[in-house]
Amino acid sequence: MAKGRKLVFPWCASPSEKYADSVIFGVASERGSRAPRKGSSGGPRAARAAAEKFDLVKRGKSSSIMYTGSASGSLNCYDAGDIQKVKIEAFARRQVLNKRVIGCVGGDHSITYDILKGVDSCVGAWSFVYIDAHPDCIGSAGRYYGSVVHDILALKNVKPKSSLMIGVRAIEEEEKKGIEKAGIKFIGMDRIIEEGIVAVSKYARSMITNNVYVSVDLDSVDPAFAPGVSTPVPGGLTAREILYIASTIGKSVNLGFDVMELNPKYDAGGMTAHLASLIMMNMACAARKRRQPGP
Ligand SMILES: [Mn+2]
Repeated sequence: MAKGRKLVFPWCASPSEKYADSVIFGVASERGSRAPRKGSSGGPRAARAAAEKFDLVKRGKSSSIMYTGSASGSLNCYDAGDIQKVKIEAFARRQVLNKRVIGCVGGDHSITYDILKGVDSCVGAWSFVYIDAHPDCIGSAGRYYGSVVHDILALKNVKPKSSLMIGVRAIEEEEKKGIEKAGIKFIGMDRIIEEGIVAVSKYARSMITNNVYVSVDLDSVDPAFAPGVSTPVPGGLTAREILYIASTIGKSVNLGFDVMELNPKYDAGGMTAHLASLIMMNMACAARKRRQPGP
């Protein structure tokens, strides 16, 4: 990175927020984490650095970006840098009101609640897709990265019956009851193995028709592909499955998405950080834009 230049995702080609149809931001906080493995506050910086290292090709004085299959330079995203946790709710609200799709990289998963509080304040009915090894549905231990879905369910306009969980494989009894009571559709790893990722993505898209937000915890991915997380659980999605989900279920996204729990301290050569950037690029590319680009 050139000295003095801000580190941004190289695929965020829009020079300003004003004319962008999507706004990408980081939240370098792990205040909501209770994991013994610290380090997720380094996620946003690591994801941008990996994107620059792996997807920005320098040739002499010029440089070129390796885009995901269908993007090819057409992505109209602006990278707003990192936002403080206390300012997320207002930031998310402003972007959604301005019809921009939001994309966040964390940071611990509790950040998702702050984003969705902002979303909920200005959107009528909306549903979510929660992709995580854990359901984050604990209601008996305060507000933290393990209570995100429990907290989301208390928001005013969320529609749990058209919302889904994908990739869950470490679940507590309390959480099981919470999910069943709320009526959230549940796609565990067994179903993904039995039916395959194509059928599962199709089913997911048929369930979520209105306003959609997708939250990805990188621990949904198998630690073999994503070692850089705080709470790894074996038996997860492959890298290509999560990227497929991003570019298919991503087509239903019109509000925003996030990729959380990137922990560079446990990463292997930046592979999890790079995957985080690619998931975001695929989502940003696929998303249903609500705003016309340009002045
Ligand atoms: Mn989580």
